[in-house]
Amino acid sequence: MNKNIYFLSDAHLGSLAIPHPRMQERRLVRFLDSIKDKAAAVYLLGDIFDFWNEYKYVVPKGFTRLLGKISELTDNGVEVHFFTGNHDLWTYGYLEEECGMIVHHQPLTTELYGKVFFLAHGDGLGDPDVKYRILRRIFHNKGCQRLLNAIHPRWGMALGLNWAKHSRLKRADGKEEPYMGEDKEWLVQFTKHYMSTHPNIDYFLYGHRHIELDLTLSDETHKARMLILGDWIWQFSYAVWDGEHLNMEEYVEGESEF
Ligand SMILES: [Mn+2]
Repeated sequence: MNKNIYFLSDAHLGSLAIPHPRMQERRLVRFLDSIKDKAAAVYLLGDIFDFWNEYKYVVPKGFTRLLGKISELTDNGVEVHFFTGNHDLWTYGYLEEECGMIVHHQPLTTELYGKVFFLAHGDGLGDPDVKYRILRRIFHNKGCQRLLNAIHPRWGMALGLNWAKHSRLKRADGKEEPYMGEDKEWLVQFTKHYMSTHPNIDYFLYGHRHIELDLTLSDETHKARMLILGDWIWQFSYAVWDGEHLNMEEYVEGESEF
């Protein structure tokens, strides 16, 4: 029997806009502990941290339980993949060197137990918002990243944490918009377009939107399934793949079986 492969995203740990940060981190740690013996790999699909910016000799405070648990998994041979999201892309080697994670700054197409997966955080894919596209280019610009790291962490971290807090509080109750329907969800539109030129992909998995979605998409020639993974703020949702079934689950303490 295959060991399981797990996918989750969007914990936004450290967010100044989330009232229960320690509980959130502990729950994620207990989840990882509960799967450590049955997991072949864990894919973290972005925005695990609400704002992560790494300096040459300094990393953000906190998250010691999570980083310790992840290190325990990687020390025991479980692959842990970390996709940068739009909140935690400023990482330059620490998560690889210290915690043994495999960091991805780009979407990844990979074969897992004989099926082809397209994995991405999802920001910037199909999103028509011009302001956001410009911001995204600045975030990813090497010169701007160096500039950010030239500011003392006292200000650099405060800048990032407050930016992240405001971008969350802009929304009603700090939650994302509910599912907008196939025609309006950019990630659905992106996936439809992408699958027309990449017919080999079986599963598309994303984070970023903070909604749980499981859609089967088909065009004239083939079918693909797309999942959006929810979040680890309110939903504690994840996907699990064993080579035969790909299921969405919600982690309930003491109850989750997979
Ligand atoms: Mn995001």
